[in-house]
Amino acid sequence: MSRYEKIVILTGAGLSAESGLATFRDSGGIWAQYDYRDVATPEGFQRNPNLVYEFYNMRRREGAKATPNSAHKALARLQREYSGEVVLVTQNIDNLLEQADAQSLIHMHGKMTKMLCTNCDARLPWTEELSAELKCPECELLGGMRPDVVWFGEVPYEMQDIAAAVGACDLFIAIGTSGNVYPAASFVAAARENGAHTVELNLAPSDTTGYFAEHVHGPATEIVPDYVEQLLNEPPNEGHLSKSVAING
Ligand code: BJW
Repeated sequence: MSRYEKIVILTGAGLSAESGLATFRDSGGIWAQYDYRDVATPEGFQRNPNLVYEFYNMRRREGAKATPNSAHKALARLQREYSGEVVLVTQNIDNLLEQADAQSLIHMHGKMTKMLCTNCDARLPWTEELSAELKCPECELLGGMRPDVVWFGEVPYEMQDIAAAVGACDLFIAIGTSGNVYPAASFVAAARENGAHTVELNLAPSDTTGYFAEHVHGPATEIVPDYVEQLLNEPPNEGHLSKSVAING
């Protein structure tokens, strides 16, 4: 019998940083090079679709070169080996958790391997460079294809399932996310309100750090495998004390 019955793990860009994929808000991150209003809003796409196509074609090319790191692999292992339920929710649009063999995963901000037809709402595998010249394979209309990702002002995917899981978990862990973007940033408060133990695994304190009962700060490739090992070896019903640990400063 495991210590926790239901674990929800929310991941962000910091999980994939050591696989070579840029984060958004760290210095030198994606938002230092692009204005999010131009590339991550429906209005930006309407104004200049070519810039958005170029941005996501570039992100998809970089994603295709990346490989899972030890943190992705540790989370997949936890999902396979933990005797309680482990729900993985990612804000990342890369497929590194799938590549690490995660069994099930909610991509709340979509995927860089799928495209969406704005004419017929088909969600399709994205196999070639996106452009205004691409025809929808379903409705055959031209010019309506866009990346199947969630931009500011749009509702993230699978919110009902996520809310149910967060409301029912007894352990909530956030990994490599700044706590800057809602609704993901609100999950910790909801989990805590429901009595869950809450853990932040991040290089540095996030914007929502104050909501977490336990903090481990360091690179994901070090702290995530360690934390997973601890969970897998933890005797049942051994209480967690509130603590802060820093690795590498
Ligand atoms: C490491 C590390 C290492 C680095 N190891 N760690 C005012 C108040 C509240 C909300 C709003 C508001 N005004 C507008 C809103 C809503 C808005 C919002 O949140 N805005 C804020 C900016 C204020 N949100 C939305 O519009 C969302 N929709 C919505 O709210 O709909 C309404 C609704 C919701 C629910 C039910 C009903 C209705 C949609 C948000 C869509 C976000 N989209 C993006 C881009 C698309 C995907 C893509 O292109 O990839 O998603 S934005 C971008 O931010 C991306 C990410 O998924 C998301 C989160 O970023 P993340 O992952 O946290 O990355 P960073 O860079 O911020 O942080 C990295 C972290 O890693 C840092 O902490 C580092 O320390 C750490 N790190 N290296 C460990 N090696």
